[in-house]
Amino acid sequence: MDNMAYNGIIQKYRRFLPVEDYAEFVSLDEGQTPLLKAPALSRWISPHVTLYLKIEGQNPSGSFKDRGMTMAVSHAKFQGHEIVMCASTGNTSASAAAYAARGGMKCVVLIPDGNIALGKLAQALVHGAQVISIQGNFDDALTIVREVTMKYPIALVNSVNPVRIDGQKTAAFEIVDELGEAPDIHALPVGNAGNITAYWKGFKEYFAAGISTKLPRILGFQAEGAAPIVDGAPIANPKTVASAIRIGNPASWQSAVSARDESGGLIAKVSDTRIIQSYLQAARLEGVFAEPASLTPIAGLKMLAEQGYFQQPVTVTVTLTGNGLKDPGTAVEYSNSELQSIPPTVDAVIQSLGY
Ligand code: AN7
Repeated sequence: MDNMAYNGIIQKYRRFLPVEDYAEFVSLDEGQTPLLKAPALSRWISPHVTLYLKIEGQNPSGSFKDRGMTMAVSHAKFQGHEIVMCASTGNTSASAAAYAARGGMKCVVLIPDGNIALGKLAQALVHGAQVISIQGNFDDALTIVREVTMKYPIALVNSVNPVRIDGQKTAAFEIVDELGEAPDIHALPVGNAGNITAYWKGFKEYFAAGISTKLPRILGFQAEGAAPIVDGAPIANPKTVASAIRIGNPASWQSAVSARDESGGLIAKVSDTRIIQSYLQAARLEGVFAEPASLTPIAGLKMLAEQGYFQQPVTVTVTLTGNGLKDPGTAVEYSNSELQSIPPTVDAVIQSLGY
């Protein structure tokens, strides 16, 4: 086994996944992402926090969705489907489009009109998916996709498909494998709430198998204008700069609440201002460029630290869910760096350096 080439999360974690009968997998060698120690960001948050970043933006399509998508598309193929379909704020569609291409299948994606990051739209288009922009938000799109896939022979690959959750739980396995133990706290953004459900499932399964001796507290963070779980009611018009988590009625709401309560954690909301601040801090203090939604938990940890939440030394792992390159518009808009245009001379450059 040791000298076998890496072939993605299904091959690696097969004994924890419902895949016994699959003749073939559709994989792009997803998983095995870095767990990067982040000392400067730790210091910025709290002297009690030792922070590790699970860089899920290094998956094949640039987000954590690939772990679930290798499962969902393999499963769809195993069931004889030729078409997969999803609603998406962008990353699910990018991933579905890539895995459908890899599997020789057709992919249809419904996206909220004019509201997904440019890189993600580019991905779905370049992989040959049929991209349908609906005049509504993510929640409207998911409602439609659920109905269409119920009536027609099309596989639904949103995280309401339980095999998606099974694939995504492998990120929790990798964290425990690398640390040799579960962290004290795991923090992540919450949108449709599939990933928080998946991590909690993964940590519990490893604990049950005796691979870890403890369970982490799960801390989930939503954006202030899209925080239905924190506010306790669906939101008709969710708003946040973090377009990936602009979701007003999460499909996995109940299991997110269970993850929070069973783990002794919390789900809180943070402002867009804090999200952008953390986005720039990660990029500038650690050299890590993740998309805005990914920094919601960093903003949340900083906010909790200010409220005195951390009183003891703790190991904290954070999922950075998607790659910063997916959303160049937000990067340019908020980076506070002026592009100077100067004559092409040494003197002009020296002058702009302030010598
Ligand atoms: C970067 O792509 O829902 O709570 O349609 O892209 O599991 O939904 C994306 C979600 C966090 C939230 N970070 O995860 C979609 C979609 C990024 C994301 C989330 C998403 P869930």
